[in-house]
Amino acid sequence: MRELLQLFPELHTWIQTFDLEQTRKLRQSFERIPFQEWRALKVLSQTAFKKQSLSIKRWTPPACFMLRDRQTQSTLWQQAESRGVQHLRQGKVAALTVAGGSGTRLGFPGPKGLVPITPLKRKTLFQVFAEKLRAIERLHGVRMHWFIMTSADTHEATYEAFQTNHWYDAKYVHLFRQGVLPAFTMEGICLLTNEPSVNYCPDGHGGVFKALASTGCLNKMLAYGIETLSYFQVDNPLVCIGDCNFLGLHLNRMSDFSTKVVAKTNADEKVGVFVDKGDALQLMEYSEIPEHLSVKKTEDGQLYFKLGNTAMHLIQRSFLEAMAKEKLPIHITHKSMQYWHPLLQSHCTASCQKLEYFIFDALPFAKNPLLFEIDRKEEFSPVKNAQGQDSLDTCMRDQISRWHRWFVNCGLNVDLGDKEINSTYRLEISPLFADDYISFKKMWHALVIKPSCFESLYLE
Ligand code: UD2
Repeated sequence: MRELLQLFPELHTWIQTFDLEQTRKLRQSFERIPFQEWRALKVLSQTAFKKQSLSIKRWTPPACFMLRDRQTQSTLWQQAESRGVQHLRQGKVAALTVAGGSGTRLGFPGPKGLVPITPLKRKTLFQVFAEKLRAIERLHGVRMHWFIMTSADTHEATYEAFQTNHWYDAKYVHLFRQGVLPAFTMEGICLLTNEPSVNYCPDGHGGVFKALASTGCLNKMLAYGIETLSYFQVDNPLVCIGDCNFLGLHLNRMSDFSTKVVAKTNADEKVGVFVDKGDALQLMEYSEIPEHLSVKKTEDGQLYFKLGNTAMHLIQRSFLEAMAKEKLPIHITHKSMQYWHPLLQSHCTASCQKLEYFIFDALPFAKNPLLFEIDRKEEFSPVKNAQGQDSLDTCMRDQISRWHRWFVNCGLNVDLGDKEINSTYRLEISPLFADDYISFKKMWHALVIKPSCFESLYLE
């Protein structure tokens, strides 16, 4: 305790107000993290937050398999797909979802995976992902293991929901908890709870490496023969989990870590951007890229750093194992948090320093990373905010537009007349019927009795 008192002098005053049991509890809670690490965290919490100073000459836009390459390199494209199908059918692929974040920005009480996200059936995000996995199992005759990272904030409610819903008929679900990091006031004082104990928070999606190792999930993956993880965030219901073209290109390149990118819609879009730092590919988070770089344009008026992070990756299990032994940088985000003030004997809410690891900080360690551009309309519409961009409304609209487009591309006359595509015009296609246009076209033409009315149509 003496060393802690040196590091956190405020503890002196606080423990005057604690009895022996409370002091013991507090000391025990500090001991979850080795003292050496506390020293580093303390220094970090007092280091003013600096945006990365970058000299543009050291950074270039990285190479990427662009959307147009699907036509210009069609032979490679087809060959990659068959290689991806083979890998998938050999049971070497599993899903990995990060679902430890709370849905505070969304204003939804509970884990984001439990948000009702589909327009007609109001399926939760977890149910949509489970149906995607069942569709892959049926199409490829394979079992799909699904690893889901939860946090102390989301584990109980997530487990409860899966139990109550019979695991959404997904047969191989593995929930595992991520680690924690402390949080600090802006002055570097460690936040407490009124237990009293250290106010630990989830350690960011970059905590996935250590969590997979410490919970035995990496050993399970090895035992099941899983070599590649299809990683995605819990907030994007358009994700294509079993993308065989992406998988084949990833395998062709013998990549440790490949990632799907979208052309940013504008300089302010809240997605990290990929930069090539000469010897390594790196992702700069939207909150950390200097303003003059996020708006920088090329001669033809495009954003210099235009490839946005969708957080959909293919990661080799061997790389996950290697990264579990690495030390990732800790990022500080400023967030309004509630904490216990021992002297005021009450809860306070203030902007605090939340510490997180980010998964994409593993990129510089990855061999042959591949960037793969996707069509945002088909694969990317995350739900993050209560309204505006990346909201429930935009996600609902984008799901309906995607399905509506499939009917139009099939030559069906689904003229909306004066109707806008929004949550009033509803239709819904379950991934169990089709989860991309090609499978939709096949399934639609195979239908003996084809519905003539599309509004409020549900296909499964
Ligand atoms: C993330 C990316 C951003 C872009 C965007 C795409 C970061 C920091 N930024 O923005 O570059 O790719 O997504 O939609 O990743 N999570 C955990 N445990 C944690 C914290 C988060 O599981 O401790 C999960 C969370 O459930 C969510 C995902 O990570 O599924 C991203 O959450 P976020 O809020 O940290 O990042 P976001 O969405 O602002």
